[in-house]
Amino acid sequence: MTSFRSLWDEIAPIGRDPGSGGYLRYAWTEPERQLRAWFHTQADRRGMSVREDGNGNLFAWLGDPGRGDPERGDAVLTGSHFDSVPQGGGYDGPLGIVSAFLAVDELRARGVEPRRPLGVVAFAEEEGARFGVPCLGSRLLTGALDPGRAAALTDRDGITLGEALGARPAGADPELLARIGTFVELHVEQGRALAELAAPIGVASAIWPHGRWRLDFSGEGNHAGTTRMADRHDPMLTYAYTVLAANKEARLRGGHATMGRVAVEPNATNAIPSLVRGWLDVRAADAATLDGLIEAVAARAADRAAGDGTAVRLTEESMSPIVEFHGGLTARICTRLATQTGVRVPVLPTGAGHDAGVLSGHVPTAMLFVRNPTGVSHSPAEAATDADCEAGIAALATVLEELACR
Ligand code: HGY
Ligand code: MN
Ligand code: MN
Repeated sequence: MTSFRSLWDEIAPIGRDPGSGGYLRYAWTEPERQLRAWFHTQADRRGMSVREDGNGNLFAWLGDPGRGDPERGDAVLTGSHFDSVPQGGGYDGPLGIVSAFLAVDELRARGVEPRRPLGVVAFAEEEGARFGVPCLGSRLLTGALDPGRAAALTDRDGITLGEALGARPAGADPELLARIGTFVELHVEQGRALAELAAPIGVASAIWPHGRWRLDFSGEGNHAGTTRMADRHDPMLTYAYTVLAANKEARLRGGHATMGRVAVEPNATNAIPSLVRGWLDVRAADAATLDGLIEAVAARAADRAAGDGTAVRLTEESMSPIVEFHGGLTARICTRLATQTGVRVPVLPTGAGHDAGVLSGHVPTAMLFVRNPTGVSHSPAEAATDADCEAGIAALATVLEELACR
């Protein structure tokens, strides 16, 4: 049977920055096209039929999800995403897809045949790193994102999603969703909870609500040398103040606020900016805290703008409500894993968004986490040991055996 390391080494070089070790795997770019080709090869090797859903999502099926009573959706789906944030780690996303194919192999090695359709999925543009909307593929599939809005989204080079995809996205596919009975996503943990618990595997309980806003700070572009300080309306000041205010307000509320992306016009050393565009990522354990945090940041930014003689405009780019994973499915998975391994599996929430969060509004959904000794993610420092990844594959195979083979 193919080992984790040998399959992992097939994709590890794809989209990797040799200088930093980080990954540059953006949706519908060359590295991701190579990963999609790899997906087809893996499916072919396993006798799985591949389908695209017109939204950029790839599905490999053992058995036909179209078979059987559409009212009794019983197909079992697992998988994750290929795309990365700029300079992201290699495990965030691909680990769930590699593990899914190897779990199919493990089921065969155990001599168990699925009694229901079993699928592996690669969702498109989960990070939103190219077109700005996270979980874009799963949002389109579930109808959470309008295909027209999606088609018009542009990347930093002005290319639209419609041009990248080569067509207007197909949008919601309620018939396919109706045939899926459960979805399970395996993902590298993006924190150190499992490391601190000395546990190689965990199960997700919830995903924090979170959202992304674009803040446009506009002021008066002018000459850096001839404009007196008292006469300036410099949006960079308002922006800088807002970054500090967001950090402060998050700390006060126990939430998370990040302003990691900025664009400046004209972005010249000797010119006072006319426009500073900053993106705010806000997360909190509950909706009330999240709402309070974004309101506080908006108020602080507006106050400062009044003093600077600048203006600030907030635009919500995406919003993800709290996700409580399916209690019965999660309990069933924990019980099965404990029986199989003799060890109780920790159940933990996460502040990271996932396609599983989007699917969970439509299909009973669960997540498995694999220990990350550094706890770091969205960075080349993201890590997982081969032993823990093998444990993840065994756990996923046990879950799939429970859901699809009994
Ligand atoms: O941003 C997130 O939470 C996820 O990694 N897309
Ligand atoms: Mn991510
Ligand atoms: Mn991810």
